[in-house]
Amino acid sequence: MATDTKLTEQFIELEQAHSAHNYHPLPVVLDRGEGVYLWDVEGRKYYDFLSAYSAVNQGHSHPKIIQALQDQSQKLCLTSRAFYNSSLGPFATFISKYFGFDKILPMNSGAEAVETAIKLARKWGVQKKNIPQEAAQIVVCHNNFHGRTTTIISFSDDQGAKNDFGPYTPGFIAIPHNDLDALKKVLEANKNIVGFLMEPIQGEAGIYTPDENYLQDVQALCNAHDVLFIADEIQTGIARTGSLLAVCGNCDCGATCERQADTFAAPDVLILGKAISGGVYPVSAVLANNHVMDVIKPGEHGSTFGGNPIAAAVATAALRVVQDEALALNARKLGNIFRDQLNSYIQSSKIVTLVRGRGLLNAIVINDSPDSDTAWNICMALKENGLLAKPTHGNIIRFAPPLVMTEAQLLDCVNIITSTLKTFEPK
Ligand code: IF1
Repeated sequence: MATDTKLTEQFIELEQAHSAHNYHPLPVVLDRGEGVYLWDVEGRKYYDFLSAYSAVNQGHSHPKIIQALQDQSQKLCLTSRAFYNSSLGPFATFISKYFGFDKILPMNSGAEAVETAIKLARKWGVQKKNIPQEAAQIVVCHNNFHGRTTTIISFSDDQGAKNDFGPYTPGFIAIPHNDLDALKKVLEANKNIVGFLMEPIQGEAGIYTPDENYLQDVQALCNAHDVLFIADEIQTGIARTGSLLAVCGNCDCGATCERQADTFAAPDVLILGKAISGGVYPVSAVLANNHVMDVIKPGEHGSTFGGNPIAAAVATAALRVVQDEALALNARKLGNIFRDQLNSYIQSSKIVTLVRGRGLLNAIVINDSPDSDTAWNICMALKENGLLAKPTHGNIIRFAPPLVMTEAQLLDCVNIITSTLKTFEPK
């Protein structure tokens, strides 16, 4: 066994020596994944309760997604957008219909898609609302997380993500999440606002779900002020929260739907990433209708890899899996069980104060100061007990397993989590 842990140490040392120290991972070195499971270099098996920050909703190495990757990579990988390719047209048609929009603008990472949406909203403001050059404002929420580019961190409240990276990009106004009055006030006070960019459920902030009708009301307010409602569903989308999108609420589509503006909140601009490829390949997307998307003309925006044939094939397969395996319904069902089980544990717990979330995007709040390392220590103990999760913002632990989990597996995980928490209860 002693030589076994050496392997872990060796890989960690290599990363420490030659990869920038921009992360502080749990000390586990993963080597293989399948479905809801991961294995480390020593052959130890774990339940994945992070899903690569909700990218692996379809489970690790889903055979249908891997098959699509293999087939397409043997045929054609990359052409750039200097030429047409036989994958992008069919994919664009498929994904636009899938989410009920006219068009997609394909990118690679989530941050790139957020940047794309910001550029789109600004250009739309100038061209359709006659906003003066460089005067466009975008409303965002406090405690947002939208990525790591210089523009995106400019409107972040997270000092760690922001400090020393200035100068910052102007043009953003922050209001509290889930505060309709604040949105109303800012829209009434400022005529240069082009969009409201927000996460329907705030992820990195600690899984904050909004009030029942908040998203529909946001949509109505944005419509009334001719401002684009821009939903970042990079983390909440693709069945994670128990519906295809968090803006859909508890619809019964099972996975896919034509958006119906009268039943769901319908953003003008939808930003997707992470799980649209099942975590197999970096694929992101901005979706909008023609009156918005058509303001971007040739040469005004792009990406070498955006919309490449592998991305198109992989994302198509990954979205089909969501539909075929009814992952939204499974996430909703298992999420309800998970919160019920955790709530009944919490009744007699002193170390956990609450569990919150929707579908299989949940968090527990640890009863200790945000600066304490209790949440980290609990995650270390969970790892020892065969379950991988990561603390967020000090005393919160996020729980987001792949959506292909079965009820029996979930109950097994609940057992690991509660029996681990028990060892942290004050005596
Ligand atoms: C990191 C968190 C998750 C996102 C939303 C855009 C992006 C993300 C709502 C950017 C990315 C990731 C990135 C990862 C940590 C992570 C994260 F903890 F920071 F909040 F998921 F929970 N919009 N979230 O959540 O997408 O460019 O990374 O593809 O940056 O360390 P990306």
